[in-house]
Amino acid sequence: MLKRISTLVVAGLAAMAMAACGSGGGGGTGGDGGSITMGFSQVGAESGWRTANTKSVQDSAKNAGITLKFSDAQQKQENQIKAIRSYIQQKVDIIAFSPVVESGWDTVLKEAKDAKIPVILTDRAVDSPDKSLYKTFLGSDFVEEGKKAGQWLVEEYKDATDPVNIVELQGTTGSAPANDRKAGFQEVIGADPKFKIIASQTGDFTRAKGKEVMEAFLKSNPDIDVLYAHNDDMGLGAIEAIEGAGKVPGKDIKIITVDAVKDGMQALADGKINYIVECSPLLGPQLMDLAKKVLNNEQVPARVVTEETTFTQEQAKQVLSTRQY
Ligand code: GYE
Repeated sequence: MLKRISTLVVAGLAAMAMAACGSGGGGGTGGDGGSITMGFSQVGAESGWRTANTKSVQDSAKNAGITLKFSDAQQKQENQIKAIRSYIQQKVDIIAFSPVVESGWDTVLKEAKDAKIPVILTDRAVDSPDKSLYKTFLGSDFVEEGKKAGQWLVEEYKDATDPVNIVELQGTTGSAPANDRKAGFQEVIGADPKFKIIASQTGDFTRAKGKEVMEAFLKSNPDIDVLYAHNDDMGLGAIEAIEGAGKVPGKDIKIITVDAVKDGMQALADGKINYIVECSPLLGPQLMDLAKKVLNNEQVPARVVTEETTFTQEQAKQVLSTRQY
């Protein structure tokens, strides 16, 4: 009898909790997944990483029973701001987005806050000092990624006494991964003056731009030892430029990239890239989980960092066949 009563009490409390969570989101739906609508503003389709990230978000929304409104901003901040404003107008329950650049979000985030629609940042950060404008930020530690790239280089050239001439292909100007991957790398290699960044320019995270900028680097710098590319795609474009200039990628010019998408891992296994720092695009499941918690008024950490590793050429050969993206 006692057991039956306590079961009823528990059931009653659960029902109350379910009813209470109706006040969580702007559209007034619960956090049980069934009736949540998420507006998601994606950066674009600039890289293999982004394609895998989009698929992860779309698949996991489906699996979590969340209705996803998705828009691709074609790497333009103005398009993202428009998309966020339209999600506010449509009264979605929650907004998630991957900010193309770090600055300039305060106004639109304030509009979402005033409309009582919670926002989750995924993948990239904003530089706003007002942390109340978003609930949490899910994504990689890009400074750490830059440091890992630098650490490999320091180890690789530990016995070298001559200067090491480095060219750098930066990601999208003003984006968190470009800023942080540069800073982390610089911090590590800066301790030894033999490492010299002789040219550094944006390749906008695309293969085409990576190739174009590398061609220019090769023309004006006859003596390049190392290429550090902020993502695989720019590195892959640069490989075409290096081969076009009659040099051997991975040997004449050592190459470090970030991401570890399949094409990058293939080039690493083939000896054309020397080292890849992993950056996981599979953020979807954690994003949906966080969205449900936020709408349930549960406490979520202010920062959720993705777990990542690094790959040498040997390691790439071992994992290539099982790589998901
Ligand atoms: O490394 C790059 C993509 O923001 C982590 O964006 C992401 C970066 C990724 O275009 O390939």
